[in-house]
Amino acid sequence: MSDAPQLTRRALVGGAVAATGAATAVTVIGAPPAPAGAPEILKPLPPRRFVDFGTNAEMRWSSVDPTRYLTAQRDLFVRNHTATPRIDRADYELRVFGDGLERPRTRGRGVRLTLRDLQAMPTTTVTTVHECTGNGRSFFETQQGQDVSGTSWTLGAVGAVRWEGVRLATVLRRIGLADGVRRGGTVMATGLDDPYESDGVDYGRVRRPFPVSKALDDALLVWGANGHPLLPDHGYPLRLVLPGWVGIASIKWLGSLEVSRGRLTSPWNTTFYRMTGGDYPEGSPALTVNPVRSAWELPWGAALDAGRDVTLTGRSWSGAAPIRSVAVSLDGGDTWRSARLRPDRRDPWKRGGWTRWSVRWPRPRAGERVLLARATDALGRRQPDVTPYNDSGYFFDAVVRHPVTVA
Ligand SMILES: Nc1nc2c(c(=O)[nH]1)N[C@H]1C(S)=C(S)[C@@H](COP(=O)(O)O)O[C@H]1N2
Ligand SMILES: [Mo]
Repeated sequence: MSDAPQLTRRALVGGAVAATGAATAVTVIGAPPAPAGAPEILKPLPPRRFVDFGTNAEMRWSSVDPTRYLTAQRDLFVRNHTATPRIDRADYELRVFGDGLERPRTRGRGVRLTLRDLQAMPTTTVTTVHECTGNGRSFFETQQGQDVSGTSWTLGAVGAVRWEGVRLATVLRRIGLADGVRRGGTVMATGLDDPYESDGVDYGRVRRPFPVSKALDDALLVWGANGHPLLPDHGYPLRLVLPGWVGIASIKWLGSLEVSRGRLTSPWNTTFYRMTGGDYPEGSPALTVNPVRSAWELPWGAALDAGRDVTLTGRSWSGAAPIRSVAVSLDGGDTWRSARLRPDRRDPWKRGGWTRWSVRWPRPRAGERVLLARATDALGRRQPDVTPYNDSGYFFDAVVRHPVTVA
């Protein structure tokens, strides 16, 4: 399904502009005319490598090179609430303020840090699996027959990235934190992209609070990915990264950090990115640590040669811990065996990356087959057969049934 050709919004916009120049003269009352074909995403999205959802774009697992550990920014999924802003690094400043600082500051009197200020601090590189909360969402429908709302990702809203930046702890210690803010204090990260509107409600700029304890543990302010400056779509010139946490926690185009002694809230932790519906109680907490998931490096419905030995590859990951084991089935779940985990020394999976694995399939017999992969992480978190329903289709972590045709 994910590899079916699709008529995308981008293609439609481009087509309309090309076909009828006159159409650009039409204006919609109350809305500024959109620049011709204004893309929400700036980097190219070749259909071989991406599914284009307009403001979002999914990486195709069929295009993943098994020999490469990291996901190049070029290939990384994009999730935008509005559109990628164009920010000039020369004008860029991060503002840090709030009553949780040693010397409390209002927004207007916040500490201002340029990229150069930040880059003069001790830099660090950290590899994380970067993943959207809704990754795998479409399987609620196709595998569990449940209606959920949101972008119909298959499993490609994920990548492994080696970030370069400075620890947020370093920055906050230099500015100085108020006594006691470590217990119960929060930090609100706000992006510079346009305010998010949905169904006539203006939610303001994309922003989400997180505990000061996470800020001082492993949070990063990053300007680089895999040895290159961030691409505009991925947060240039500076983004927050909260390792192991849901993608929304890693605010792109970071404009400000408010450090508070109290509990700040935003729609992104009270309304969105919390479990609602199904068996979840009212007031479920904001989502933080990502679950365990696995993917095959194969097209959906891949064609395999009957009678010829084949080695299949895939990856598994967890927001909480390294992957300890991966069980795979090549016959729809009747029999299981262990996948071979790649003990590649360069794989930083021990510190937050993903784990590559492979399985040999000697002389598969012709027919329709279903592949399954079930990972367990070092904390014993194991992918279930069914993910409990929630309205927004978050955290689909069940074992995905991946069809292939052997002929
Ligand atoms: N400012 C801002 N930050 C944001 C978002 C956004 O729309 N605006 N999207 C969030 C979501 S939901 C995800 S999954 C990740 C996606 O990061 P990427 O587009 O670099 O892959 O960014 C997060 N940070
Ligand atoms: Mo996301």
